[in-house]
Amino acid sequence: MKMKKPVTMVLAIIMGFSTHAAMASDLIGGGASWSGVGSTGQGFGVGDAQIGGHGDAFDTGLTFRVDGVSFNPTSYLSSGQTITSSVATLSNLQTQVQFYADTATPTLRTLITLTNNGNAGIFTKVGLWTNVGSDESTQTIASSDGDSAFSTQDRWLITDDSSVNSGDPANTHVIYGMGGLAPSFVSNTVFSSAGSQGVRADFLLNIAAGQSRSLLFFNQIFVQAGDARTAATVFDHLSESNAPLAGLSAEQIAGVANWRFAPVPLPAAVWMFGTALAGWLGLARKSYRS
Ligand SMILES: [Ca+2]
Ligand SMILES: [Ca+2]
Repeated sequence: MKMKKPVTMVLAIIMGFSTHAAMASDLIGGGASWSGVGSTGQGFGVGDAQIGGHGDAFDTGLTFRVDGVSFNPTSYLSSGQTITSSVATLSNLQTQVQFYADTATPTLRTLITLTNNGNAGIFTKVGLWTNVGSDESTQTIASSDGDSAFSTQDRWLITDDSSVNSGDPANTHVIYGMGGLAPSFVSNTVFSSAGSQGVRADFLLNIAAGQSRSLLFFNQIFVQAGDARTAATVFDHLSESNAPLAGLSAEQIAGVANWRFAPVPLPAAVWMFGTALAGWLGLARKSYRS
């Protein structure tokens, strides 16, 4: 491994990537700055976020625990709008986290992927942990099921401090999509806080031998809570053509457990070609068999 590092670094310089060990970088887009992305005291995560001169969105957010053990990789790769951690093994699962900042909206996308390279299935609990900067004045101002309580029914919730049009930003936490896997447990109590000062969501995943499964999350920050409420509705009907999914491969999208995306409509000609192709393949198979 020690021999590989210089080669990786040379490649990184040539290709315009930068690799980091136990440090942190910023991701900027859509008017938001997601800062201190990388190694935190709670493992790999996001230190804070700012928008329009309003900071203190997080006191460390978007950190993960696999069966209770903090995800704490040794390094990460920074490239454009994306920061990707190195792989760390937790509960015999090759685990990796990728952050992506949208350029048009103040949206951070978080993807955690767990791969089972073993010979038997693994049942695991993956926890998302975020401490918000609003501390003891934290309130849940909206959630997808319409009330101000955070439950496993909530696909998203918005937290804020007592000042809904100023102060710390309004924080939208998108936990899962319609039809996707819901968390088994949620709480507003997280690390470094006594009361309701954060967002925790635990997911139970069954990962078959040779399989990769992912959990996908979105966060948004706004100065005005009303803007956060309006923007959150995008996550009620996310399709594969929506900007927040930009850059994800078909394989990555297919492995996401906590969302079910509306398929992108294909032009009629493509459908007809596809039907003809399927028919032809069916005929070919039949004639091969007979
Ligand atoms: Ca806090
Ligand atoms: Ca506020």
